[in-house]
Amino acid sequence: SARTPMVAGNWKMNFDHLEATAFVQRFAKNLRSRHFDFSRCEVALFPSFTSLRSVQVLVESEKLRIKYGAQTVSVTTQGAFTGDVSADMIAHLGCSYVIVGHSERRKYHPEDDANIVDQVRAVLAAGMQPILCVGESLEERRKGIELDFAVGQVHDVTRDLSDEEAAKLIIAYEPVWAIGTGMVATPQSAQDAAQAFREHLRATFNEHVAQAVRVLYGGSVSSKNAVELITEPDVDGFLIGGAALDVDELTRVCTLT
Ligand code: G2H
Repeated sequence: SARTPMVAGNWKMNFDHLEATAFVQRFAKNLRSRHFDFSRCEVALFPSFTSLRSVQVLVESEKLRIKYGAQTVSVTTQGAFTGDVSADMIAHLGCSYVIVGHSERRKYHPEDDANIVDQVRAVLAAGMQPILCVGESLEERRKGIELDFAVGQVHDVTRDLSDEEAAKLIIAYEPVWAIGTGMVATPQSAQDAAQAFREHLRATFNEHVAQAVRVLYGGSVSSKNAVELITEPDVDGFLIGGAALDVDELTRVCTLT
């Protein structure tokens, strides 16, 4: 397809700023020694807020082509919101992306669809791209309603976006039962979900939006299952947790994508 594949490493709450920059240095060296072609596959890392500035300084001083972003964002622009970080603050650190609505945020923080809609708007308004995470739990999968559920999440969050805004979305399909469990979705079910999102985008927006939006798969991705997943026509890459904490394993996934 015309979409550039993407490997996104979601570090979650791992690595302080020293560990983060040491990782980025080794990762860049790994990719360089494999003559990795960044125009063929985009690579992005998602460190903690506390590491973003150090990662920025390193990426800029060494002119690395690795991109980076934040794991969540405040829905407000500024003011008395203790502990929150605004989209502009994130954008001014050179971030390209923000992960929005990860199931761990939905679970451990009061992030519901209304809040996630506002996060998507905040990210777009600051000139970055949101990686919107959706995915069913085991309960919905057992009932056989997983596609309706995940498409419904996409619908609820994107319904009020303009065509132009929608075209900037990246969707990460992360079945909750596959996250950090070692139970990866089959390539067919990842493809089914990605295709269902695209059909929904086509119906809600237009053909251009449906073709432009990248759909990543997330949930126990590793170098052992990346190839069969990326072979699916509507799967455009990965959002990776556990495997993104090992620099050699992440390098392998990048070269396989
Ligand atoms: C899903 C994924 C990264 P893991 O959360 O977002 O984590 O690869 O560890 O399942």
